[in-house]
Order: sequence, then structure tokens, then C-alpha cells
Amino acid sequence: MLKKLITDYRFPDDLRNMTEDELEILAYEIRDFLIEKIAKTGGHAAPNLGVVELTVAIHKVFDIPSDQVVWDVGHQSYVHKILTGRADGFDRLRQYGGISGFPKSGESDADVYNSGHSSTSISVAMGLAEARDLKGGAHKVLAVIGDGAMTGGEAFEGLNNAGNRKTDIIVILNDNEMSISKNIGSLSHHLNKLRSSRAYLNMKKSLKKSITGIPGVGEGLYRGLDHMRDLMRYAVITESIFEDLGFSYYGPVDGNNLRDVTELLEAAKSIGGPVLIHAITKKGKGYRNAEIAPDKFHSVGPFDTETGKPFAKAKRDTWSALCGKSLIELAEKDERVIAVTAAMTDGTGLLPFADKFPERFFDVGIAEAHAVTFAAGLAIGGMRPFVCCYSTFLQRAYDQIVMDAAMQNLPVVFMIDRAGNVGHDGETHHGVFDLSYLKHIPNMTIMAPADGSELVAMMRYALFENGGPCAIRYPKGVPDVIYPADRGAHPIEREQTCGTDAFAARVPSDAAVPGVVRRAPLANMQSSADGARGIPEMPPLAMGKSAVLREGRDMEIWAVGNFASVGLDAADLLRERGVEAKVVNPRFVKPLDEAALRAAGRGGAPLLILEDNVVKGGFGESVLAFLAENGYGNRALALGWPDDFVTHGSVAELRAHCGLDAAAVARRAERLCERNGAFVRAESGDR
Ligand SMILES: Cc1ncc(C[n+]2csc(CCOP(=O)(O)OP(=O)(O)O)c2C)c(N)n1
Repeated sequence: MLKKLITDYRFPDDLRNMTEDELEILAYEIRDFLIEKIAKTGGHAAPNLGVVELTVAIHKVFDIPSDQVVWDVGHQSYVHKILTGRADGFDRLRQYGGISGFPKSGESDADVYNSGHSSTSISVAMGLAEARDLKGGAHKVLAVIGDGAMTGGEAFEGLNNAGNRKTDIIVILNDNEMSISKNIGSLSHHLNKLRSSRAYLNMKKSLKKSITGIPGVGEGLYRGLDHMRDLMRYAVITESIFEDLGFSYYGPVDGNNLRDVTELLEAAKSIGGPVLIHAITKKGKGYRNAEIAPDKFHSVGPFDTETGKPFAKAKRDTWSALCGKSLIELAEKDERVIAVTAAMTDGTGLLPFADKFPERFFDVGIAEAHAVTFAAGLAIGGMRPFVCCYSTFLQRAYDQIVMDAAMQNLPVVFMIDRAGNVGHDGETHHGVFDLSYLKHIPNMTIMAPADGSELVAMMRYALFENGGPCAIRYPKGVPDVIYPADRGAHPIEREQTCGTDAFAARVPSDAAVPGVVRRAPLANMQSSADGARGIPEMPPLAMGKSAVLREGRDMEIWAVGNFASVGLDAADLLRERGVEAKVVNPRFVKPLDEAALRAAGRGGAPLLILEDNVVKGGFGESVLAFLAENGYGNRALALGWPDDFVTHGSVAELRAHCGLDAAAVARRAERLCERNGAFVRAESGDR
């Protein structure tokens, strides 16, 4: 019986003829299916478990894809994918070559808009609806938006515009009281008030029953009683922000009650103009582990369905955790330090900071632009704000970074998490543009740490040494160890002693070559901890100074940030082929280490630049321009992500696909060394 409906019926066509009982069974099967599949591939578990009935009802009532539904963020679109004929694809959900974890128009006509970033659905739906009206169409347009996404400014802009124009759209507010963590803000309080006004719905239901019961005229009469409905609404609910913005508000309805939500959607379908349906759902519904910890199950890697425990757990601190720990250390030393996040407290490693310094911690909601301008205000007010934000979401705040932070040369520190390719979340989430969108901004200092100890050193530098706006960008996951903690010397000194000290005894024997710094065994990372917190120590940085990781006479590899590992691995491979590559960690993307580049220019060795950013506008282009402008004739090649939106898959697969793994880099480096001729222009990987 299990999964019979999912596999035996053809969706979405058969769904409309299913009985209420069958739909209930279908909802049960879908939940089971989601848990089984997401446990294997990872994905957005709790958001999808919460919208099963709501999505079934949407597909029952509306004729998708003729009617159009826009999913805000899109992380909750799995049920929609199942109901539009894509259940078979779930074994490869988010895997390279498999279906995406977000709506993708290339996958299905039912995915009308490729989402990933929050709070856009109302604007998109409004555009679709206005286009429909201009073309004389009659289909319905829906936006499904969570209470978290509704805290984003663009959602208000959409409501404001659509409400005023009386655009015929249906906005379904999926209110589970959660963003990724508990939802916050005044709107959340307002929704609480609306949530407690269930009496309104009950009154409306009994009214409908009595009116539609009148033979012959009842149904039409009920539809015509808009004014009475309005009167009743104002009699029971004092005020709703949505009505003030021009929307007809319906609800709250239990979004996990298939019958109730179907009935309300049916009613909404027959009403024109901007309509908002307020559906209350439970995030993680039907899977105990997710109901208990909906935040942990917001987005998960593969897990054990029995225990809910992840299969893989990082043994060392992630970049985000190190950022959070280091920020606590800085906040203890300097009471001006403030942490700001836009609804990513856990993701950016700030939970411990929020616990320890609640008064110096600000979660502003899904409002990156506000976060930056708010931080600018804090800085003017004498504080030292650290804005912790994923690279991809900080794109939202470009204007604020330029105008509000940089133009006034304010000491706002941007902790740019998930910079670089992020893997399975795919094209909407890869953080591969930040170096390009920051590099050209005056006053901006940009750093990229090669490992955790360098991240901490850079944060200290940003607070104590750097007076203006500053960005530190680092990737998802756990850092490699490039600078072992028990080797607290500056890397230049380290090179001179490498191979003779205690560290050399613990690194692989082939690395014990003078002038070569190798990554140490993982255990070293925590060994010389800074106090009890396990923060590795490194001497202070010098503005714009790069560091040599490995000497080599034949060529130079300048590997930015986390790509230091790729550079070092490529250098190993090159040595096997008789090419000795020097590996440089630029540390600073801006300003450039001009002295080191001049030395490279004078030496004439070929130069390969490697970064976890698109080549266009990246660090490599800065280096190429510097060499060209200063008349150096080195052969040089910039490698990074291509001028394209890279798909989803594991980071390793995507690097290999784009020619950015060590093997491909070594091949390119070898060719670079062999090639005769002049300057090689910037190009992306081996595709
Ligand atoms: C601009 C932007 N900032 C941050 C995020 C990260 N993010 C993804 S889902 C989410 C919470 C969304 O909450 P809600 O809309 O209530 O949906 P739920 O997961 O609760 O169903 C956040 C903050 C994003 N996708 N886009």
C-alpha cells in the first residue's frame, strides 16, 4: 500500500479526480517518501514536511501549470515536484545531474520561476499577473511565501504595489512561526495576533454553510457577499496589515488540515483582486525529530531516519563556528564589537555569541540591505559591527555596502560566509561573485583566509588594525590546516625552519623539504589553542602582504583563500612532472601585494592565479591587469569559476567539471610553463 498512490497515479492530472480520503492517504505517503529520500540525499526536510497538505490542496484546486504558482525561496517545493511528475527524480535530488532542490524551469513547466533567494515571490507573481492581464489571460497566479520570507523588504514592496494596483493574485502566507530559527520582528508579533483570531474563520464557515444551503441561489449569493464578509471581518479582527496594504485577508486556516485549506482555496479562487490567505502550518510536521528541532531539520545532510542524527559530523570547527568563537573573543576584548545577522544565526556560527552577548547580537530578519545600513549606523555611533552573511545573500546589499559603509569609510566588517562554490544547493547559492562585487569599491579591504588560524588573525586585524570597511570571505565547511597551530611563526620564517623542527617530524616525510610548508595532520589544528576555546594563534598580519606557502623556481601559483589546498596539491603533482611551483597565499585580495607581484614580474616566471570566485572581476583579473599595466611579460593565467551559472552537485564534482581540481590545475600549469609566446588572457576552467 505504501507509496502506491505516489507511484500508481499520474500527477498532476489524476490528482483532481482523487477523493478526499485518497488525498489524505496521498499526503501520508508523500511525507513518508520525503523522509526516506531526504535522509539519503540531504535537503530541506522540515520546510517540505510542513507544506504537504497545503501543496496537495493547491494542486487539487488550481490547474497547475495553466495556473501559476511561485514558491518563495523555493526550498519548500519538493511536494510540488512530486505532484508534477518528478517523484522518480528524488533518488538524485540535489546530486550532480539530478533534480534541483529548488524550482527550475528547465525541469518542468510547473516551475514558473527559479527561486532560491527569499522574499521575491509576491513581486514575481505580480509581474506574471500583470502580464496575464495585458494579454487578456484568465489563469490564476499564486505566491506561496513563509512568515520568515515575509520579513524581507522586497515582500513588503510587492504587497504595497500589488495592493495598490488591485492586481489579481493570491498570496498564501505559510506561517509556521519559524524562519530558519524562530521568526523574529514586529510582523511576527502581528501574525501572532492574527493567529489567535480563529473565531473569525469559524464564523465565516458557519455563514457559508447557511447561505450556500439555500437551494438554487446559495452558492452565487455567497460569492456575492463580499461586503458582508468585509463587515464581519472588521467586526472580529480589528486590523490586519495586509488589508491596510490593499489585500483581502482570509484566515487563519489550518494549513495542515487538507479539507479546511482546500475549502478556503476554493473560496479564494472565485474572488478577484489581491487576496492573502493566512495558513498556519507546522514545520517538520509528521516526523518527530523534525517537529522537535525544526531549525536543525531546516536543511540537512544525509541522516539516520530512526535517530535523526546526521551520518557525517564535522570533527573540527567549521569556518562558521570559528568565526563565532573568534567574535566572542573579540567582544570580550572590545565592548564595541557587535554581531549582526540576517536570519542566519546558526548558519553563520553566531548561536554562542547570541547566548553570551544577547544585547550585542542582532538578528534583523531576512533583511540583508537593512543589516548593512543598520551596521553603518552602529559604526557611526561608535560601535564595531561584524555583519555575518552568506556571500550569495549579501548580493542583496550591494548598494548599501557602497553607499552606506564604504563611501563613508566606516569600520564595518563583512564576514562573508559560504563564499565560493557551495555544492548541492546549486546556482542560487554559490557564493562566487563577492570578490567581483566588492573589489572595485573604494576604501574596501578584502581578505581571504587559507585556514582557520588565518581567519582568526584576519578578524583581529579587521578590528584592531583596519579602520575602514573590510570583508573577510571564507567557504562552507571545515577549513584545511595550512598553518599548524604549533607553528605560530610568520610563514616566511616558517619556511626557513621547515624540515628541521618538531612540526616537520609530524608531516608526511616527502614534505620535509626545506622551503615547503605542508598541511599538517588534522589533529594539530586545535593543539595550541588560544585559551579554552581552541582558537589557533597566528601573528598579526601586515596590510596587503601575501605569504609564501612553498618555494619553487619554475612558476608561481597564487591561490586565494581556501584554494591554497588546491594550489599545494597541484604543486605536488607538478613536482612529479619535474616542475617546481612556488605557492603563494595572497591573503589580501585588495590591496594587492604589489611588491611581491613586482618581484614575480621581474623574475619572469609563469603565473597561475586560482580562486573560488568567477574569473570575471576576480582576483586573477587584478593580477593580470597589474602585470600588464606595469609592463611585465610573464605568461599568466587566471583560473576560477566560469562565466556561467554553475549547477548543483558535490563541490568536488563541480570543481572537476569546471577544471578547478588539483589535477586540472596542474595540467593547466604545466601547459602554461611549456607555452611559448606572450601574455595569456584571463580564462575560466577547463570546460
Ligand atoms: C535573501 C535570502 N536571505 C537568506 C536566505 C536563507 N534562508 C533560506 S530559507 C530561510 C527561512 C525562510 O523562512 P520561511 O520563509 O518562514 O520558510 P520556512 O522555511 O519556515 O518554511 C532563510 C533565512 C535566503 N534564501 N535568501
